[in-house]
Amino acid sequence: MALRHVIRAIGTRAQQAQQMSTYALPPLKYKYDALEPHIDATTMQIHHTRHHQTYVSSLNGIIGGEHGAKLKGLALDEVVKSVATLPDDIRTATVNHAGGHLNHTLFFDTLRSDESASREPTGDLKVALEETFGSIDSFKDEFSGAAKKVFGSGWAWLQVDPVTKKLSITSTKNQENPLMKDIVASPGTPIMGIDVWEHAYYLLHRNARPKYIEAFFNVVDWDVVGANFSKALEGNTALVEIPMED
Ligand code: MN3
Repeated sequence: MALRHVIRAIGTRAQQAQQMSTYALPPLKYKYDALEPHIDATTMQIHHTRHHQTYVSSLNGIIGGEHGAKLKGLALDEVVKSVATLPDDIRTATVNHAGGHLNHTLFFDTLRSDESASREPTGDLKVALEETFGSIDSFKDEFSGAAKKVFGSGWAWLQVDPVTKKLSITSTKNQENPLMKDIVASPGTPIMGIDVWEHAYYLLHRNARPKYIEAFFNVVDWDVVGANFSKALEGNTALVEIPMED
């Protein structure tokens, strides 16, 4: 408890936010049409205001419910990391909605917000990708392959092993997240992910998931992914700002 008092005394905005108990839909840092022609404005608007909002609202419903009290005041990444330990009656719903909230926040945050953002990996991330996958192109091929292979709805991820600090590619089903130890097959800290649910691409690309994956690589903000990589190497799992309200 002493530490909590110290943290409160420091009183940064992020720490204060953790004392609030209701999740808010994070605003996008770009306009809905900013990613065109690669991802269309209507898809972005529906994806953000309806799909992402539903995960946020449903998660708030779980936390406000009779079995959700132990999740109150936890940071979202801590909720996601602890899902395997939750009682049966809220575990699946929390996987879906805490996972859905974190997955979409990370996804939207790693899309390019302005023209000055790096269009290819740079710095330490570039070096690590080349060491791990041979080249940036090989990494993109492997990541795209994992995204294509997800059966039904799910995600492909670039993640960091918290112990070895090695990069790897993995995929998860539905709204599972690689932080969900004892739920996913290959846990890790995700630094970039692609949503391959049809709602992420069907309006523009119809059933052509490979075209959408290609389009995604045109709008990745590699500066953000590089910053996520640095944080993950330090053992941090709170990579994105999660806004809270009363
Ligand atoms: Mn989605």
